Amino acid sequence: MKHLIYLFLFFTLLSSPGHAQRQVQSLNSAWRFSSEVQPEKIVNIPHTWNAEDAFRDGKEYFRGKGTYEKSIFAPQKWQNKQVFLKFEGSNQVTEVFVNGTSAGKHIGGYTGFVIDISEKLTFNAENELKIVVDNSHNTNIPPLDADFNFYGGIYRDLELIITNKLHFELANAAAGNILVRTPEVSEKKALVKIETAVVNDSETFKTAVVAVDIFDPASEILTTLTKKIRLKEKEVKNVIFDYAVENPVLWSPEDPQLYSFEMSIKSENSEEKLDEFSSKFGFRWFEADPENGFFLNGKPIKLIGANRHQDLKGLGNALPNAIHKSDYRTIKEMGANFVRTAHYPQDPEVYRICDELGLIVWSEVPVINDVTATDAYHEIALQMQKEQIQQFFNHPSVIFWGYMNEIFIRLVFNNEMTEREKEAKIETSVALAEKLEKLTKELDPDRLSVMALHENELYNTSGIADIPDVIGWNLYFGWYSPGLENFGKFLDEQHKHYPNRPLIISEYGPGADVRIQTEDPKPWDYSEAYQLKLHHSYINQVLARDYIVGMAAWNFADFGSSFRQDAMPYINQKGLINFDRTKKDIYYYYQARLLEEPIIFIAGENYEHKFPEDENDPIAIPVFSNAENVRLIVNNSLEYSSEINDRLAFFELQLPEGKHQLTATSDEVSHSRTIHVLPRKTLLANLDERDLTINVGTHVNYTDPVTKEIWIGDQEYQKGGFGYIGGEVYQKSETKFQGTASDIQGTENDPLFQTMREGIEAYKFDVEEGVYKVTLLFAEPEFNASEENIYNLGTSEEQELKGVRSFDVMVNGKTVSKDLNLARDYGRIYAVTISHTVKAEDGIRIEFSENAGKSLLSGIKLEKI
Ligand code: GCB
Repeated sequence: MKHLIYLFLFFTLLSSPGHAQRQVQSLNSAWRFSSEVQPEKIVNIPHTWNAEDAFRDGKEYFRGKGTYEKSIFAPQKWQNKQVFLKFEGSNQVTEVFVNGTSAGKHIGGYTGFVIDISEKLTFNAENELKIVVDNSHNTNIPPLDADFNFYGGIYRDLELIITNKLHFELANAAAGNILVRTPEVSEKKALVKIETAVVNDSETFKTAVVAVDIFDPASEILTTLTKKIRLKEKEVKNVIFDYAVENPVLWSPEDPQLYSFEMSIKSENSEEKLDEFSSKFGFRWFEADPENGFFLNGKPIKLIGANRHQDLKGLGNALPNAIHKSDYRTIKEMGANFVRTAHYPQDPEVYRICDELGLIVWSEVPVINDVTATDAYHEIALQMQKEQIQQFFNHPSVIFWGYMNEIFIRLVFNNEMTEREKEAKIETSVALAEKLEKLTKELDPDRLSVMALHENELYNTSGIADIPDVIGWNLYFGWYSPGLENFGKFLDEQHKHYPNRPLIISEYGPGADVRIQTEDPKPWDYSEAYQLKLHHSYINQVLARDYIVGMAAWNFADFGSSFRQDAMPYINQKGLINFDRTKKDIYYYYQARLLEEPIIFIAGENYEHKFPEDENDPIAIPVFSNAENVRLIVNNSLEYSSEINDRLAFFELQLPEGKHQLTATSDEVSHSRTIHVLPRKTLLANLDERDLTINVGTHVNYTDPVTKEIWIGDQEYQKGGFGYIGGEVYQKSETKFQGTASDIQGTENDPLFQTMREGIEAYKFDVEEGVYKVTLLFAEPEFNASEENIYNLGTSEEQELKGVRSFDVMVNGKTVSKDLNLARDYGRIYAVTISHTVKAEDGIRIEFSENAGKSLLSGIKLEKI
C-alpha cells in the first residue's frame, strides 16, 4: 500500500500544474438551454432540440436559434495560457460569446472547429459563456435540402483546452489536427510526412524543440526526430518531418494495423513538454480501376457495405460515442468492408473506430440536391471540404473524399424553372464541382475524389460526371424506377459509354417495415421479403460485374426525415436495421453473404405467424447460410433438405395448425425458431380463441406492435369462408403496391389504413350462428397532393383532388351508416373505426352502397361476443 502511495505522489508531481502540458477537459455537462420554442432547462451535450419535434404529426420541426449558457471559473494561472473551446460538431451556425462579446463564429454543421477565447476571459473570476446555435434554413449554407433532418444543437462533444503560450496550432481548419501524409507506400517502403504549425502566442521571442516519436503497430518506437525552432512574438511556424519506414505493416480490412506518433514541443534545455499531440495513422495503397474494380495493397477487393446516418430513435443526432462505436461494429459484424458517411462528415469517433475495425470509408460534405449560385455558398462548401479533409486526414480507413450528392435532382423535378434558369443552375453546380475537385486534390493528392449521382443523363451531358476520380451511382431500380434487372443493364450502358470511369454503387435499397410481412413480395409493399428480394438481386448483379468498385446499401439503419411519408411517417425505412437498432432479417442475409465464419439463420425475426390456405398449402421458410448444405428439422423429427443458392434456401413446409419448432443446421452451426401456423380455413372456426383481423386492400400481413394483432392480407370471398366481393385495390400507380403514402392521422398503424379496397361491394363471413362485433376501418386517402416526394422518381404524376365520397353501410340488410362521407365527417387521411354488433343467423354480410364516388374499406375485424 505504501508503495502505491509513493507511486501516486510521484506521478502527481510529474504531472503537476505549472508544468505545461495541454489540459483537455470535457465541457459537456449542465448547460442552461433555451430557444424560442423551449423554456430554459438544463441539458447536457451532446444535445439537439429536434429529437422529438422532427417526428411529430403534421408539424415542421423548429429551425431557429438555441442558446446554451454556463459560467466557468478562469483561475489566475490561465493568464499565461491560451484557452480554447473545441467543438466536434454543432448544427449549423455557431457563435461563442464570452462575458457578452463574441469570441468567434463557425458556419457548417458537420465538421469540428476550435475557438480561441483567451482574450475574452477575466482571470480569477467567473466568466459567462453563451453559445448561440442556429439551424435556420440558409441559402448560403449546404445542405439546402435533403432527405434527412437538420437537427439543431451542439450535438457532438465540446471540450475546453488550455495550452501553453507556445503551442501547436489549434484554431484552424484542421481543428488542431497534425497531418500525416503517406505519399508513397509499397510492401518495401512507406514514406511519412508529418506537418504541423507551432504558434507563439506570447509577447516574447521563444526557442524550442519540436520532437516526434513514431511507433509501429506493436507500440515499439521506430524513431525520434527533432527540430529546433525560433519564433518571434505572435509568430506561427510550419514544421515538417520526413521519415521512411522499411517493410511497413499494412492496413487492410482483414488486418487493420495502425502506426502512431507522439509530437511534443519542449523547452530547449529541458525535457519539459510545453505542448503535446498524438495520432494514429496507417499504410495502404489502392487503385480504382475502371475495368477491374478496386485494389487494395495490390489485391482485388470488392467494396461491400452500407451508408450510415448519424441519428437514433429518441436522440435525434445527439449520439453518445458509444452509439457511433456500436453502429460501426454492427456494420463490421455484418461482414462489410466499406461505409459511406452519407451525407456529411461524422463524429471523430467514427473515423477512429473505422481505422480500428478495418472499414474503408467514403466521407463526404453535404452538398446535396441543389447549389446556390452565390460566392458565399461556394466558399462555405469549399471550407467544409477543407475542414473535412484536414480533420480526418490521418485515418487510413478514409480512401474516398466525396463532395456532391444528386446535385441535379431538384432541377430535374422542378417544373417552375425556365430553361435558362436550369442552365444557370447547371453552370454553377459544375463550376463548384470543379473548385471542389481542385481543392480536394491540392489538399490531398493521395486519395480518390468521388460524387454520387441519381439516375439521370444530365450528369453525363453536363460534364459534371467527368470531374471526380470515381463516379457513384445511387440506383433505385425495383423501387423508384421499375425492374430489378434494369440495374445491371443501366450499369453496363454507363460502363460502355464511359469506359474510363471507375463506377461504384453509392446507394440502393427499398423501404422495409418489420411490421409488414408476406411470402409474395412486391415493389412498395414495404415488406421485409421485398427487401430481401431486391438486395439479393443487387448483390448478384454487382458480383457478376468485375468493373464495379463496390456497393453501399441505403441505408445501414432507418433514419429520421421529416417530410417522408413512408409506411412509418417521418422515417426513411430503407435501413438494414431499424431506427432503434433492432435488426431486420436482411442484416442476417448480408452476414450469410459476406462472412466467412459459419452462419445459419432462419428468416422471420420479426414474425412468428404463418397463414397458409390450409395444411396442404406450402409455407416457404427462407434460411440464410454460407454452408454448402443446410437441412431443416421440424419438431425434432421431420427433416427437409433444400438447394442453397446465393446463400439462400427456401424450404417448403406443409404443416398443420399449431406451433412448430424449426431447426436449421449445417455441419457446423444451427439456428432454431418457433413458427405458429394458422391456416386461413380454420380462422372462422377459431373465433372463440382469436379475433379475425384483415388488412383489406393488400396482400401483406400487418402486425400491430402494441396489441400484437396480425391483420392478415386480404382475400376474395369463397363460399364457406370470408373475403371481399367486388372493387379493386387502391393504388396510386400500377407498379407501386402501396395504397396511399400519407401519414394517417390518429393512429400509429399507418400501413393498415394506407392500403384499402375501393368500390368494394360487400364483405362476407360465413360464420356459425351467434352474436358478433364487426369493426370497420377507413381512411379518406385523397388530398391535395402538393407534397409529392421528390424521391419517388419517375412516377410523380399529378394527383387530382377527388370530390366528395359518400356511401351507406349495411350489416345483414340493416343500414348502420347512412351517407358516410369520410372527408366531411372525419377529415382526410384520418384513421376512422366504426363498430357494430350483429346477430348472425345465416352468416354476416356487410354491404357498401355508393351515393357519390367510390366506397372504401381499409380493414375489418370480426370478434365473437
Ligand atoms: C437518394 C438520396 C438519399 C435518400 C435516398 C432515398 O438518392 O441520396 O439521401 O435518402 O435516395 O431513400 O430516397
